[in-house]
Amino acid sequence: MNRKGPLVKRYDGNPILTRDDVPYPVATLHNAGVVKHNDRYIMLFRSHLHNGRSVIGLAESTDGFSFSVHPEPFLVPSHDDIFAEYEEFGVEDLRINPVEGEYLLTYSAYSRHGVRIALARTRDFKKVERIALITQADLRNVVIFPVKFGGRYARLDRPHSEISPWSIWISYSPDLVHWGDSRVIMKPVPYHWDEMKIGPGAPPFKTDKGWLHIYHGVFKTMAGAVYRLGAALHNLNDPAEIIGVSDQWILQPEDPWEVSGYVPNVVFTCGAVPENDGTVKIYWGGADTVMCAGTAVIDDLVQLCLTNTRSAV
Ligand code: BMA
Repeated sequence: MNRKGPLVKRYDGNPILTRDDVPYPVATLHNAGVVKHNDRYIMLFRSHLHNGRSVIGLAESTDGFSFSVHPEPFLVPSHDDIFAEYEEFGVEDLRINPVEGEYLLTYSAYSRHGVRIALARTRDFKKVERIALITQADLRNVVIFPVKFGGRYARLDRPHSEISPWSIWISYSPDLVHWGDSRVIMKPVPYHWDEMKIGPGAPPFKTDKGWLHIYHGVFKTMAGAVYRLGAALHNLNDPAEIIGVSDQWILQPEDPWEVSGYVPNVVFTCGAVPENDGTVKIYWGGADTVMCAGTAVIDDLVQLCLTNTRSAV
């Protein structure tokens, strides 16, 4: 593809939200899931409290860029049942997955037993019901496809492994509680911008050509790891089949609040909102400190996956 200019056009008013916008005491505001609900954009963002543990806050917007934060956190570690034991150290990096008329919330639950993924549901962003802990320790970044395939929900996730580089897997479930039939579908490529690890980013969304998934990839340098974003396209009927993965990244840390902050050189996405005009709003945490937004033309990202590809595995 012979295009000029950035694939993802950053919003002029970045960062769109910082800790100064939060009415309760927090050290950061980053890594947020975002969705459009009844013509309003709902953002569920992560904040470090001043003890280093994370909670999830809620912000709302009419235009997708100018957000106001609710006075209280939306989700804090549970005091109930098994969730209390596994959320003890905090809740992080929440994705809002719109699936068949409800929003499935997937987030990292940290505890003395490690990190695993919890699943909750809401219809209105007022009432939240926890459903289950859906992974064992050392899996993160779960996103769920918007529709079922052959009667089963499908998710992407990322297990931790020292043997094979951190890769993206797919699993299925009949009931959102029991998951299986797992297999690896996408791996980092050696000496490439995502060679160290990759992980699911925003929940995949439908395009004419396939499910578009914006993921993160990590490259290790002498000055630490660099987190960038890439794009992959999955078969509409079979999400385990990857049609194409863009060889190049679509976004890398460049703005001052992406290059420096709590963790330097990080752009990390948990949410993207496709619009009717053929664009997508992409949201990312900058340096684990602030929230940023930008816009891309969906077809540009699709074409990149189809024409300028690297192998999936
Ligand atoms: C990952 C997660 C993210 C974070 C990123 C960069 O492993 O912990 O929450 O944004 O590292 O620090």
